[in-house]
Amino acid sequence: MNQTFPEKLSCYSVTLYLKHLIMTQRDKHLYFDVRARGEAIRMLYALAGKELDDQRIGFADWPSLKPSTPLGKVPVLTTEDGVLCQSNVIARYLGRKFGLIGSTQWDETLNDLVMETVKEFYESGVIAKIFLWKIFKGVPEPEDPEKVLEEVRQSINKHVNYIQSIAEGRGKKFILCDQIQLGDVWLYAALESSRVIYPDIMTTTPWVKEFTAKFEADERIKKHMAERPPSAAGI
Ligand SMILES: N[C@@H](CCC(=O)N[C@@H](CS)C(=O)NCC(=O)O)C(=O)O
Repeated sequence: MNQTFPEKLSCYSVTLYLKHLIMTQRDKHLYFDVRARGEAIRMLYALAGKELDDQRIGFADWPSLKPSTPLGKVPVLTTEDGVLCQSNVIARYLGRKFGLIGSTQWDETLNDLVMETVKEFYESGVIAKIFLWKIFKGVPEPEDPEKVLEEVRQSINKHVNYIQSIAEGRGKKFILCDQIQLGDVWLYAALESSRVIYPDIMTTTPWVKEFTAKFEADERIKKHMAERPPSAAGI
């Protein structure tokens, strides 16, 4: 009896210690040393007031790290629940966890709508049609670069105008609510990253200008932006 008590105590202490470690361990975010897809994730942590172990990979180190990621791509987020890839899935997970998807199922659905709308112009347009040749030099320049640049600009405008119509239907301070939500972060981060190609993209319409000004005026975002490192590739 006397022998088992200290053993039980030590098991209990170890369990408590492990629980403490899990609770206090920061989530780990693996991404390149640029803003782009990873910056929205960093902003979600800033909004939630949670620390993030933000591991920024240099492009030279990527080939050796790539095989250790689930799909050979970043961002990858490691949390107490497990490892996640796919930026939009990571975003939804964090949005639910941090309470940034509104308060009803309809709010959550509209956040999804904004996110998918942003993804359409950012991933299939800005990244695939422009960044790949102009920033990453991974594919040859298109035959008519001006035409491609103009097409993508039109696509951004179309998608942003649609988001504006959703926001006007809601009549709140941000797109869906009076506080910043997931969709706001996604739109801001995509526009900010696109600014290297289109310097005026955040001021093209009164609505987008006002939206970005309100977003940047949020104290948590202001602090995050003041403290973040400069973006290596300008995106
Ligand atoms: N569908 C993925 C795409 C991820 C993706 O393409 N990531 C790029 C960086 S933004 C990447 O890892 N590129 C390096 C490579 O493909 O080797 C997502 O949304 O997370």
